[in-house]
Amino acid sequence: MLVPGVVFDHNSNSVANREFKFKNVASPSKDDTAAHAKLTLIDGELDGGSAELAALTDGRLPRDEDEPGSNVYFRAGSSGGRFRMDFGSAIEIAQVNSYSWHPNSRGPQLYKLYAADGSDPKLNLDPKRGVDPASCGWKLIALVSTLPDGGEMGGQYAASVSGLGKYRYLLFDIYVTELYDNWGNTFYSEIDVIGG
Ligand SMILES: [Ca+2]
Ligand SMILES: [Ca+2]
Repeated sequence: MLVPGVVFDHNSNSVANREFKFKNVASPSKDDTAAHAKLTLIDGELDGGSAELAALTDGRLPRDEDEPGSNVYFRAGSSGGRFRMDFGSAIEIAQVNSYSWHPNSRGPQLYKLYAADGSDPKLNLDPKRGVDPASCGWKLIALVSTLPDGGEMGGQYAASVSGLGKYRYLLFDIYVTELYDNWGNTFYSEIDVIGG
């Protein structure tokens, strides 16, 4: 069995543009497997300025570095939240690629990715914060953190988790990037799922 690996990439503010091109991660896709998945908010609240959850899989990208309505992000001042992706049946998942863009602390990504194939009778599809998904039928796949070691936080980020296996559900447990102010909830532009 493959051990999931995580690759990150970053375009700094000075070079990030609407093309979302990266050295180590493919650009976002319009017709990947996630385009047909069902997205459900499990915990937390989206910000009033955020796009609907469906914007994560619509293949559309922000054209500018600070375009709230083209991104999905949790409420300002909150600590993030959780959402679920359902493919309808278990499928082979080769990659999960997440993309974000913001000129400051809402640029980097910090989340835990869980997966479930749906066969575990004690699977809880809606574990709220405070319930460890690993205790109710989910498998922790990866901790994704693109947080820089100091320096510029802003820019465009891509994270790619590969070698997952066969699953029906993905759970994204999304965290704030910093607690200095209310503006640490990442602007997620797109999440692609590449079938195996
Ligand atoms: Ca997509
Ligand atoms: Ca999008």
